[in-house]
Amino acid sequence: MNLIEKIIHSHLAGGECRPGAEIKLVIDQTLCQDATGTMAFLELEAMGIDCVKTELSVQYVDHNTGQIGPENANDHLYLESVCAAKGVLYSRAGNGICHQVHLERFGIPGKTLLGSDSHTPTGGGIGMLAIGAGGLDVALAMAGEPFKLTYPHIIGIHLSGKLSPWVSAKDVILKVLSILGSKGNVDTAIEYFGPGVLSLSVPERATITNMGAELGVTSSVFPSDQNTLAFLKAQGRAQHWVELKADDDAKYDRIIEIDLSSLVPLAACPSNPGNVAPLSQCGGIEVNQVLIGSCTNSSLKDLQTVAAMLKGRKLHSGVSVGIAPGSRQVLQMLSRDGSLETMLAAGCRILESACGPCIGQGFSPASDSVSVRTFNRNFLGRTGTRNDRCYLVSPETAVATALTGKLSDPRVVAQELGLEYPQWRMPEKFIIDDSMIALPDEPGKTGEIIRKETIGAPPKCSPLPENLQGEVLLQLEDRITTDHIMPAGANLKFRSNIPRYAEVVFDCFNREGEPTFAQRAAALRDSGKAGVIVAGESYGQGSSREHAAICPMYLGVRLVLAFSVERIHAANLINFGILPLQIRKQEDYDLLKQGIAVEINGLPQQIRQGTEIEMTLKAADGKTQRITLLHNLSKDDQELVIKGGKLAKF
Ligand code: MIC
Ligand code: SF4
Repeated sequence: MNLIEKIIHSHLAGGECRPGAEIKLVIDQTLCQDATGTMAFLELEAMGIDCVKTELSVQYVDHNTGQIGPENANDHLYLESVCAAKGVLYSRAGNGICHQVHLERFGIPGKTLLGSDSHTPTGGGIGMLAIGAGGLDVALAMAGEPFKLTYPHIIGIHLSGKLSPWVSAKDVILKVLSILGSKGNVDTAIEYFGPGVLSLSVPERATITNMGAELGVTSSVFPSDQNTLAFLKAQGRAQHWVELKADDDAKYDRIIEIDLSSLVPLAACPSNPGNVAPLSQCGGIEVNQVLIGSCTNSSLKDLQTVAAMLKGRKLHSGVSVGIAPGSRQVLQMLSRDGSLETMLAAGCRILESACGPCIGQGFSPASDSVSVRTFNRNFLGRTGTRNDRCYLVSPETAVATALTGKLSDPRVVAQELGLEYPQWRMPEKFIIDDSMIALPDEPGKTGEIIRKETIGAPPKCSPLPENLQGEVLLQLEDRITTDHIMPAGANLKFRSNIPRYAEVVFDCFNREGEPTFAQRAAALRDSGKAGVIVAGESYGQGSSREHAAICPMYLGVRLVLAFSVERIHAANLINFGILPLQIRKQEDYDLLKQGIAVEINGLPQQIRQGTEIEMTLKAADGKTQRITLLHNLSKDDQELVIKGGKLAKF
C-alpha cells in the first residue's frame, strides 16, 4: 500500500476503498479558525453536543484579529467560552496562524485531521492525512461522526535530486501547479515519495502540502522520517513520532517525476495560483509592495532565510515590505536570534502573527500597482483592491524583489549582490511556551457561554419544493472562487451575522446604480421562487467558507448549475440544502442566461430515481426549451438535500 491508503485503511469506518466510492473516515483531531469557527460552534450547539468526542480539537484565532468595531472581539469571547465548555483547546489571538501552530504543537504523523479551513492539508507535511471541510462537517466530526468523502485517486509525486540554491519549497508546489493546474483535480490526493523527500525539512514539506489546496486535491501527504523526528524533537514532542512510508511495491493511479535539481524560481501570475510562469519570463515588472507570511511561507526556516538575505541591506525605496511570522513561536525565535532587528533595520514593517493581508485584512495595495506575496492565493480582489495585480512567489524571490523594486529572480540578484545562499538548520530546540493556549474547563465545572449581540444563529433551510420554479440570477464563467461568492476582507467581521453578511454575496459582480445580487435574490425569494446560479468549470474553488453556501441559501438560492463544482464547496452546498447539478453541454450553458425562468417538476422524485434531472427553460417571449442536467449524489446526500440540509434534523 501507499501511505495514503495505509492511513485511510487504519481509519476506515465504512465504505469501499475504490477511487470514486464514498467512504467514512474516523477523525482523530479537528481544527477551526475564528472566521469559520463561530458558525461551526453555533452548529455544534444546535446539535446539542455537550463535549467533543475527538482525541483533540483546537480552535484558533488568526483571521479576524483586526478588531475594527466590536464584532471580532465578540467572536473571540464566544469562542473562548464555548471551547472551555465543550472540551476544546483555544489558541488566543497573537499565538499564530492555525496551520503553523497546529504543525508545531499538535500534529501527529499517521493521524487524521479535519479542519474548517481549506489549507488544513498543511498537516500532510508532518505525515497526517489532513483535510479541509466546511464548518458543519467539522462540527459533526467534533460530535464524533465519521467524515464522509470520496475515496481519492492517488497521485504519487516522485521527488529526486535536491533543490539548487535560491530555489525553494514554494517553487516545488508552483511546479506541481504548473503540471496539474488549479482545476479538475477533485477527488484526488497526492503523496510525495522518493529520495528527494529527505532533502526537505518539515516546514518545507508543509509549504508544499499547504498549497496543494490550490490544486483542489483532497489532501497531500509526505512520509514521516528522520526529518519529521528532528522537527518533533525540537518541538519537545519526540514521543509523537512514528515512521511512516509507502511499501516498496506501492502503487499509485499516476506517477509524476520531479527532479528537484532541475527546478527554477517560479511565480503564480495574476489572478490565479494556477497561472505559473518562470520568473525569467515575468521579471522586470515594477513592484510597490512585498508581503512575506501566510500559512504557506511563515515558518522559522522561511523567515531566517529572509533575515539572512536582508542582513546589512536596505529595502528598495519604492517598495513597502510587510512580514507576518506564522506563529508566536517563530516571532520569539526571530526576536532571540537577532533576525527581527535585521528586518527592522532593513525597513520592514512587522505584522502580527496572523493571516492579516492574506485575507484582505489591511495592506491592500494601491490602485494599478503590483503586489508580490509569499501567500497561496491571488484571486482578483482578494487583496482588498479591485483589479489588483498580485504575484505569488517564494520568500527568496520576495526578498530579491524587495531589494531591487522589480520582480526579480533571486539567483540573479544574489550574483549581483554577492549573496551566499543561507543554509538553514533545524534548531535543536524551539522556544516552547503554550501559555496562550487555553485549556477547557473540567467536566461538570463549565462556565457561561458568552454571546454578545453580534453573534447570530445558523439559519435553517426549508425542504426542496415538489415543483421548483426559479430564475437564473447570474451566469458565470470558469473558476469562480468562494472569494467571488462571499468576499472576505473588510466584510470578514460579519461572519457571525448571516443577514448582514448576505448583503455582499457576489459583490464583485454588482454594478453602480443597479440592484445588487442580494437585492435581486431576496426579491425573487420573497416572491416564492428559487434562485439559480449558473457557472462553468471548477465552481467554488478556494476557501472552505460555508458562508458561500449559507448566505446564498439565506437569499433563496436552491440550485447551482455548473460544469463542475469543487469538493469542499459541493459538500457545503448539500449541507445547506442547495442542489448542485452538472451541466452536460456548452449549448445548455449558453441557454442558461441571467433572467431566464426555469422549472423542474417532481424534483425530489427525479433526484431519487436516477442521475438525470429534466428542466424546462422559459424565455421572456414565452418560448420553452428542455435540458437535461446530471447529479451524482449518494443516497444519503439525496435525502439530505431534499429535506433542506444537515441542520434540518436538529
Ligand atoms: C482563505 O485562505 O481563503 C481562508 C480565509 O483561510 C478560508 C477560510 C475562510 O474563508 O474563513 C479557507 O481557506 O478555507
Ligand atoms: Fe490564513 Fe491566508 Fe492561510 Fe487562509 S490562506 S489560513 S487566510 S494565512
